[in-house]
Amino acid sequence: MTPLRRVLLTASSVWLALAGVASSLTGMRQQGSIESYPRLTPILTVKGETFPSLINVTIDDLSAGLESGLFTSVDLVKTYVARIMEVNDTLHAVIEINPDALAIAADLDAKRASGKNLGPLHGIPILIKNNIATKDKMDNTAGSWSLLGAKVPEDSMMAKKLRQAGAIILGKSNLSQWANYRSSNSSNGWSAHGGQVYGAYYPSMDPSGSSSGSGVSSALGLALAALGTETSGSIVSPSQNGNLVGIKPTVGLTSRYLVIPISEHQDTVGPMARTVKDAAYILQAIAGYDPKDNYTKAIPHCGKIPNYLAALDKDGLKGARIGIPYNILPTSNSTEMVAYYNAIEVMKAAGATIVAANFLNGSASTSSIVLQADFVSNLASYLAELTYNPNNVKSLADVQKFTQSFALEEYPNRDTATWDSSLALGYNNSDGRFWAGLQQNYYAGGEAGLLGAIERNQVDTIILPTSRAAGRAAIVGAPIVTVPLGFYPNGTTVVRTSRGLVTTAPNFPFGLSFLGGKFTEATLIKLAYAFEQKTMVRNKVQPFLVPTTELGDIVGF
Ligand SMILES: *[C@@H]1O[C@H](CO)[C@@H](O)[C@H](O)[C@H]1NC(C)=O
Ligand SMILES: *[C@@H]1O[C@H](CO)[C@@H](O)[C@H](O)[C@H]1NC(C)=O
Ligand SMILES: *[C@@H]1O[C@H](CO)[C@@H](O)[C@H](O)[C@H]1NC(C)=O
Ligand SMILES: *[C@@H]1O[C@H](CO)[C@@H](O)[C@H](O)[C@H]1NC(C)=O
Ligand SMILES: *[C@@H]1O[C@H](CO)[C@@H](O)[C@H](O)[C@H]1NC(C)=O
Ligand SMILES: *[C@@H]1O[C@H](CO)[C@@H](O)[C@H](O)[C@H]1NC(C)=O
Ligand SMILES: *[C@@H]1O[C@H](CO)[C@@H](O)[C@H](O)[C@H]1NC(C)=O
Ligand SMILES: *[C@@H]1O[C@H](CO)[C@@H](O)[C@H](O)[C@H]1NC(C)=O
Ligand SMILES: CC(=O)N[C@H]1CO[C@H](CO)[C@@H](O)[C@@H]1O
Repeated sequence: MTPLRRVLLTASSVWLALAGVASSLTGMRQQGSIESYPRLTPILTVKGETFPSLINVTIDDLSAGLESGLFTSVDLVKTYVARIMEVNDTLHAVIEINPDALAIAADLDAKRASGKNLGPLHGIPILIKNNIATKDKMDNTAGSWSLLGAKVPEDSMMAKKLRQAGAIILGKSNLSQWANYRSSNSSNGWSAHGGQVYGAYYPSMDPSGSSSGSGVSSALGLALAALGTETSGSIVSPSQNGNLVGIKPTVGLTSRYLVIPISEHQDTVGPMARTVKDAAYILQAIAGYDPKDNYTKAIPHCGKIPNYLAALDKDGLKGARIGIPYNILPTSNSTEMVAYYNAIEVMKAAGATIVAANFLNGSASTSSIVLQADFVSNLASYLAELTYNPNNVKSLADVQKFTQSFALEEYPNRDTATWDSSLALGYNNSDGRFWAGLQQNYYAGGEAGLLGAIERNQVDTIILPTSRAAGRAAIVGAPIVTVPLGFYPNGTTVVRTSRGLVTTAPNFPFGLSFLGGKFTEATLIKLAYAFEQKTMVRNKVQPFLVPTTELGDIVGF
């Protein structure tokens, strides 16, 4: 079989398989079963050479293969692009592929060949969420038609740092439009420009959001990993749905310069990867001071970033103090809570001390004013940075007007209620009334909440089911690391939203979150890594749909 035919055959059988999936979806849904999906056999061995499988490959595996010459970064880009195309029609996870990716890969291959290695991410393809700007041929739209064609003055600091570390920015991942800050009745993973993202673990799965495409891409190996952004839950929640490790860094650890904002007080950028170690590699590359985002001035030790890789210790739970906020846990014994209590036992057995770390106020009172007023200010500031603004949107009011009158934005089927209330506030974050809201958040997340519970009980972390973690950390800009914890068993009742997304079903993964004080990522990484190594939950559940193109289909042909 000629190489070309092999690739085409693989691709066409994939399309056929996908067509089969699509046509039998209705039947599948009724059965609530994932067992009868077609699985093709990937080509992993060619002429005696064994290639790592891209569904679970790690940065170390890829680096080893690149170093030994088993494959090149050009091969990697070709393979990942083929995988993206395999699931393009079904999952809509990637909104745009970087037209320069092959050239960048070739350049990095040449550098490697000449003995120049930029570090662990050298030549590794990574996707970034479509609200993180690049000054290249790609758009940065947050999924909105209003920003299609807009130009930025330079790369975002995140893009710059990835490139400096040698990573290949493979493309932009789809997202909940405006990072889920537009509508009261849209859906997770939907954007006007990118369409509806679906999750990888069940047909029509809600991918969660707003870093929806980043989660699906990392879960299915459409790139080694992806960057997401979080204001409240947008990294950890799609990471849990993708059976992933997500790191939501402390606000200020990673620069938000030229990232389409919601809130300067809560936004942060972080990695979504399949292992704690890979997430740590990526965090190491993107963390750091940026004069263009002065929140990064808060990084302790004069901006010196800890060695996150050195924090990885499989015995890291030994002697750790783990806080359990019993008074905010649900009383039910759901699948998720049973797994949570089992996790506590795993940690005890690994030598951790379990400590009650109750919150003063079980019902966190938080202020919506902070996001509303920040968005008015911060969006205007972002738009003011644009060097080309094709629809001349300068303010939230302009964007609202555009969205409500541009048919593809699906208004009013998907409303703009979030913006309507932001604008109805009548002021932005320079107003005194804003500070009252901010102080309320700081109290609810500080003394009365997460930071107070950590402080009073002298714990290294507080653990929560990921579905309950985000808001507690968001309001004080504190970090979270989520790792796979479990998944819903056969027989689970399938729950669907009014827009048809499945929110609970058999095979749905869920996560465990390690929450910490500000800038304690190294500690959280250590504990999460030790837990991951003891449990390896990720390997216990598989996506329903897996792209089949592997390096073996591409290399040498
Ligand atoms: C990756 O998946 C392959 C095939 O299922 C398996 O043989 C291998 O052990 C997995 N590797 C890791 C690191 O989980
Ligand atoms: C993905 O599929 C759509 C059709 O559904 C197509 O228009 C688009 O070009 C595909 N994406 C890429 C990157 O080719
Ligand atoms: C931080 O940066 C913003 C925008 O770049 C600026 O408006 C603000 O004054 C700066 N604050 C401080 C304390 O430097
Ligand atoms: C949850 O399970 C525990 C024992 O595993 C039991 O003592 C408790 O009553 C159960 N709670 C509920 C609400 O079912
Ligand atoms: C706890 O939160 C509730 C609900 O937001 C609020 O009404 C109450 O005042 C708070 N209590 C304390 C002690 O902060
Ligand atoms: C915030 O509101 C103040 C007072 O109305 C105004 O002067 C300022 O330009 C606004 N800033 C932004 C970024 O909208
Ligand atoms: C969403 O909300 C808007 C405004 O209330 C309404 O017109 C529209 O019908 C809603 N869409 C759906 C699908 O319910
Ligand atoms: C779910 O059911 C299928 C049969 O329909 C069985 O093969 C599979 O092992 C079950 N999975 C679990 C986790 O029980
Ligand atoms: C790269 C890619 O797959 N982009 C697709 C995202 O989804 C929309 C449809 O919802 C397609 O139009 C894009 O081509």
